[in-house]
Amino acid sequence: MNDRILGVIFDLDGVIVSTDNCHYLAWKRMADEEGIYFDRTINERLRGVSRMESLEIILERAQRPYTDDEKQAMAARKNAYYVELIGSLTRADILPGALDTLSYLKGRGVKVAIGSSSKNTPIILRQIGLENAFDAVADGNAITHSKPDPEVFVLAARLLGLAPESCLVVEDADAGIEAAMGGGMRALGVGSAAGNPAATFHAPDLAHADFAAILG
Ligand code: B16
Ligand code: MG
Repeated sequence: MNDRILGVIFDLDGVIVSTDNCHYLAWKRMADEEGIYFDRTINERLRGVSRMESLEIILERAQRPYTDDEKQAMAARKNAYYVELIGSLTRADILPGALDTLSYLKGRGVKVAIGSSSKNTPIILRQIGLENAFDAVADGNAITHSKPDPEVFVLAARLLGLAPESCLVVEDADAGIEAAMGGGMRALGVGSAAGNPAATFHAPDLAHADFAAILG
């Protein structure tokens, strides 16, 4: 695939801003209240995964089955705890290299989008002052299938008016790298996905990604 990269689709949590700990603390509070074992290792499996699918992973350790109504209530309770925590996010929580990368790409005429599983994307972008920084936003509110399904990235490319082959996805989750590949895009793995062999490019974080080389 040698098409020029005309658009970059950024995952939000773990790429633009670190909300991982807020997700962990909110799930942990809910799990503790229910007497369900939960730790940071299990939390790693929730990266990029939707809220309800995350709950199913947590319930693998539950002592009893939960009804669908109980599951909805638990997910809503976790989200209330999470929204409370992200209420204190500010511009200072933007991850290293993210703002410089956005400026560099815009300077080169490359379009930028968000492709996130999170239904809280609008709140998070507002909190960190980036609500007007992207040409398109595709998030958990607009999709039926979350990563590793490519839907959110395919939607982001469509909103940018670009073919998938012209887009690069930046992801910190293995599920997101799989989604990008499934959507026919290239992917830059950062953070937890920096060592993912399926990614086209790799960097520890956006501050260390060589976009001049990636764009060619
Ligand atoms: P919400 P991303 C994902 O965001 C998170 O990585 C994942 O841990 C979370 O469960 C998911 O969003 C859904 O979030 O409960 O806010 O809808 O990495 O795709 O930007
Ligand atoms: Mg992520």
